[in-house]
Amino acid sequence: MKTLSALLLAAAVSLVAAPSVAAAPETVTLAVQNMTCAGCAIAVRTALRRVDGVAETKVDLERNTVQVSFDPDKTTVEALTRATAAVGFPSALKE
Ligand SMILES: [Cu+2]
Repeated sequence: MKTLSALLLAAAVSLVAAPSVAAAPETVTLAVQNMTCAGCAIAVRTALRRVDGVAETKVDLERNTVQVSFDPDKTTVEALTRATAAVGFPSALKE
């Protein structure tokens, strides 16, 4: 019985661990309003990092942009712009 449950457990674990086809990360650039100093940059960065699925953020204070890499299966550009707006920095996808 012990062996059987161990086998079942192993089977269950391998099911969970089966390679899920992870989508390639997507990278977008957002034009951000109101960013005037390093503190703002940190606030924007922190807000974005809190969004589930965000992998990397790179703020460019001179251009007022932030480059965000994220998992498109977990989040959307809309969620990103909402997150920055929520902390006082409205943003939009930069073409
Ligand atoms: Cu500031």
